[in-house]
Amino acid sequence: MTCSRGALIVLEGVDRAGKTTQCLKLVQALQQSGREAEMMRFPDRTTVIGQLISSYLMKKSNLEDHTVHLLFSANRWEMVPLMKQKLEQGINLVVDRYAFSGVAFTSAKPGFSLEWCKNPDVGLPKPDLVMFLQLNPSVAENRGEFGTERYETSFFQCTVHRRFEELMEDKSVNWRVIDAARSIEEVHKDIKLLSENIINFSENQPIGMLWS
Ligand code: T5A
Ligand code: NA
Repeated sequence: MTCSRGALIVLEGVDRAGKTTQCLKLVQALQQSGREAEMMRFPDRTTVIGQLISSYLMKKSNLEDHTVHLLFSANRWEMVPLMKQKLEQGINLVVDRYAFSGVAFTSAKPGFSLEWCKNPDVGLPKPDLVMFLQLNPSVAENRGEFGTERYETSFFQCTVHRRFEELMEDKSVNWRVIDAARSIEEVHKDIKLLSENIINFSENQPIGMLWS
């Protein structure tokens, strides 16, 4: 039996835009409509590399800025064989952050160009759809638990937001901007519709390579 591949769907946005909430709801909705769907998230804090990243984010350790950028990228590459396997099995992957967060966050630091930051992630499986949850960083910071981990300051988040806008100018990536200031259900409705469309569209297309 031949089976069509799953779609690679990514949710991006500044901290607290609602990505995890929406990924969970999307996976549930896709499964309820009879499709195979699984969630993945980056950083994946469960691996050895992921534990180094997690400790850095919780400010329990310090890492040099280039080093941590490369660790975030390595944390994606180490999951690539599994991602490809699942996509080829027809499982739709809903991914909470991807290379775009990697580039937006590091390039928000002084002395890092967008180009340098993109390089280690060139060639990753290319998402069929990237939904950017658009939320003003000043609204995001009033949502639960903002301000405990590294990077969770208004100034930094505003710079991150600008870097995402620069990344979205690249039309080789299928970006969709979602107004994330609405209710959880309203945001979900849009995300679900866009995802269903891309799942139908991608099933006979080969998996692409990001930024190459
Ligand atoms: N990072 C990440 C890098 O620097 N490089 C990289 O390569 C990668 C992949 C950790 C950090 O790592 C950086 C970016 C991050 O700073 P993380 O583990 O994904 O990344 O971060 P988390 O803290 O888990 O998640 P976020 O802060 O990004 O939050 P989410 O997932 O966007 O938001 P969510 O769904 O958890 O919701 C936050 C709160 O808002 C409420 C929720 O109930 C929750 O309380 N909420 C809403 N409230 C009102 N209206 C809505 N529509 C709402 N939706 C959610
Ligand atoms: Na999250």
